[in-house]
Amino acid sequence: MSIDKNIIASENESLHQQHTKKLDFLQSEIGNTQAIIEKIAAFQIGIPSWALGAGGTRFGRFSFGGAPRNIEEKIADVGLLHQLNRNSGSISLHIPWDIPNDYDKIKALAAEHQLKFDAVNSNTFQDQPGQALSYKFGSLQHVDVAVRKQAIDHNIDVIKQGIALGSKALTVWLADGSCFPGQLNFRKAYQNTLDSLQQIYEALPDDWKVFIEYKAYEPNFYSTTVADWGQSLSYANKLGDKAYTLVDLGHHLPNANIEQIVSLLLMERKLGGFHFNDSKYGDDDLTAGSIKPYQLFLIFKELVEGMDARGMNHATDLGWMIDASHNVKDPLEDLLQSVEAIMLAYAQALLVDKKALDDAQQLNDTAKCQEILQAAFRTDLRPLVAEARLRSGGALNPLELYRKLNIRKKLIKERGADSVATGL
Ligand code: LRH
Ligand code: MN
Repeated sequence: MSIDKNIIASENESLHQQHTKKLDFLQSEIGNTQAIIEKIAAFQIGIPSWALGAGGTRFGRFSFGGAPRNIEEKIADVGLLHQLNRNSGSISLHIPWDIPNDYDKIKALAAEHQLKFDAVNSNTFQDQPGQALSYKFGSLQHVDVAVRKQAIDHNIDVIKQGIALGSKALTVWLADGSCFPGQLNFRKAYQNTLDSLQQIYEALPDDWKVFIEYKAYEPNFYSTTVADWGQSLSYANKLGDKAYTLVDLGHHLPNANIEQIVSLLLMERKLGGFHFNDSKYGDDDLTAGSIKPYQLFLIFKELVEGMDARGMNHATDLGWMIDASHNVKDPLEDLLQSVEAIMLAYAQALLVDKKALDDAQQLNDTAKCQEILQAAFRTDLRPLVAEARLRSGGALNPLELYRKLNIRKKLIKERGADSVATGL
């Protein structure tokens, strides 16, 4: 489903006076905002193909209705998000949940929706129907070389599918680990995983990257073979220049200082990208910025500082992706809110008075440092993010327009109240 451009334009017209008043006030407060608006407009986030339907837990899944039933409808839904906010310019596929049957047709459809294909994701954490060997006790770490070979071949196949789609990166998240002390030899598991990743690495085209996504626990509850940033960095360093770490915000132990981890991985030149979401306890995959918006801001403050220190292009040099699961919210509304929260955190980070902060840090003026940071965080930059959307042909208020147009109701009418999407 796509929205007639004129409908977006006339809706914006009705909101324009209010928007201009807010923007003028903000610009009178913080001065030149052109640079920030341009950077926001250029910043594109990858939408997960596995998070467009109702998510669930082992305790149940509650349908939303109108969920996309195939990859074509998933691309249309991401295209709709991108029409509304102009910051959702790519889709990240998960294989085999989303196997294209006709690559050229799928590429053409994505192009129609002005979408690119972001990193492709392999899946060796589930057994597929008819699969020869089980991943119950792991995949790349497995004690049986035949299971490792099956998992390596799958990853190489995913790379091939990504090449056909024009993707430039593979994300490898391994559920591998153990549930009980003594179940696994950590040294052998590490070595098997490294050997397996090296064979996958050799299949990467020269202009590709592989993202090693770490996670502290779940589905294994005693050890995970790629459990934290240090282990992911260890693999990435041994693999080579095309290997990087991937930071999923929900994959840390409670109270981990993720912004410091991000700062270090950037300095190590081994930060590849993100899976943005939020969480209060575990890998809750909640809306980005819904639980810890200050942490999201602090992460972007380290990103802006660390990327500028290396002259990196904010929009293109890292993999910006969302990874979420929707148990109670409409998936499309949840994703619109996540993109908004990410854009706001980025804009606030761009507003930080770096010189003043450096000076205050040099003087160990701790209170002043906090005042400078929180002055940016406490500045309501929503008019700036809205202005960037407006200039890119998007909606001033995407969520409001999504609701006003009763899009969920129309999707249910088109796809049925109990259509189910592949994914989490
Ligand atoms: C693991 C994870 C990983 C995906 C999966 C859908 O928790 O974050 O990124 O493969 O979710
Ligand atoms: Mn993830």
